[in-house]
Amino acid sequence: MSHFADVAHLLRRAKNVVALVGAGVSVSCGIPDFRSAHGLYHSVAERFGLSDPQQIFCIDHFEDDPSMFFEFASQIMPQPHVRPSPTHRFLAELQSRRRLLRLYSQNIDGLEKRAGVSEQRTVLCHGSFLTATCTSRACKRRVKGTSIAPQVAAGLVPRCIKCQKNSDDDSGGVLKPDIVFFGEKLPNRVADCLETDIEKADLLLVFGTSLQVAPVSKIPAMFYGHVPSVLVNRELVAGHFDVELLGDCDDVVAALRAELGWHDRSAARYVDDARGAAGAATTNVAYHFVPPKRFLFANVGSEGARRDDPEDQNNSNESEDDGVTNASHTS
Ligand code: CNA
Repeated sequence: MSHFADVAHLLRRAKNVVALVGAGVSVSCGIPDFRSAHGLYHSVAERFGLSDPQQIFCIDHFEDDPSMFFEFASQIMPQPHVRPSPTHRFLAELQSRRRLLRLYSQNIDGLEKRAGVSEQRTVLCHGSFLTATCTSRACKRRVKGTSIAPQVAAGLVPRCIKCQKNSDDDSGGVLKPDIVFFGEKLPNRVADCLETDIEKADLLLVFGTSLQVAPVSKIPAMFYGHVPSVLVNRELVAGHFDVELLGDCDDVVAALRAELGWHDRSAARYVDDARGAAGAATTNVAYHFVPPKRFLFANVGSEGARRDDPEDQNNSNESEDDGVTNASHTS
């Protein structure tokens, strides 16, 4: 498999797609990713004067002083008005068309659920804001994420009311959102689901992730050789994907749906989304083919297409100099 049409063909036949997604699928919903030029790490480093912005997600740092995390958390906490992206909806569509085996999400915004992907089909590798747990060892009370949302939105540290009542100094344990910090274990569900999904899967789709956070970054390699693998991202990332579709994931999804002829069934839902135009784009999305396996959609600079991949630089240059095979796709 090396062609766009092959990806569509595989999707048409697939019964057990495994999708792995990262922050990129929520960028069009207005939630910035971490590592892009205008991503959260950039603003966090500036605002808090951190040399390593990942510190804000280190459990040791949080236990010492949770205030920095909560000053920042409102930016990644899902607001009630935020609507899923076309890519989230595509994943839900895979489920409704009985093609989705599992969605492994590194995101903590819960938007896959809002799009309609069931809890059974989803593995939240890094937890979510849906619940929060009291950090006091004596308490460990779990609450709904919505109950701490007002404090988080205001940048305040949410405290456990139960602990507050029992404590002498009225402080109470911190209600920590159930997201996985650096230094914490991933939920058991990740390994449990992978164990069975590796056998069952017939296609791997990876969307919107830099694949820089271990151990999730190791997941694609578990599928190589068993099933065809496709990367959909704004930039190249480390890995050995059979096909690389570089561009905004919503555009790529629109092109895929057009290729599949899926635009009729639920086009209205796609038009009525956060980006509006993405729905219309289902019938007219251009891309360039760079042999042997790479497709460049709009918004991909040569940077993104070449990064970490010196072997393929010749191919990229070739394509720019010699013209483009299959230069633009419209269907
Ligand atoms: P990251 O390291 O910030 O990488 C994001 C990747 O997505 C980059 O390679 C970008 O080029 C790419 N990208 C950005 N926008 C798009 C787009 N529109 N279409 C296609 N690709 C795009 O984020 P990862 O997810 O790889 O890192 C894992 C961290 C980020 C997890 O622990 C998450 O919890 C955390 N995170 C989550 C959210 C969220 O829940 N929405 C937001 C920010 C960070």
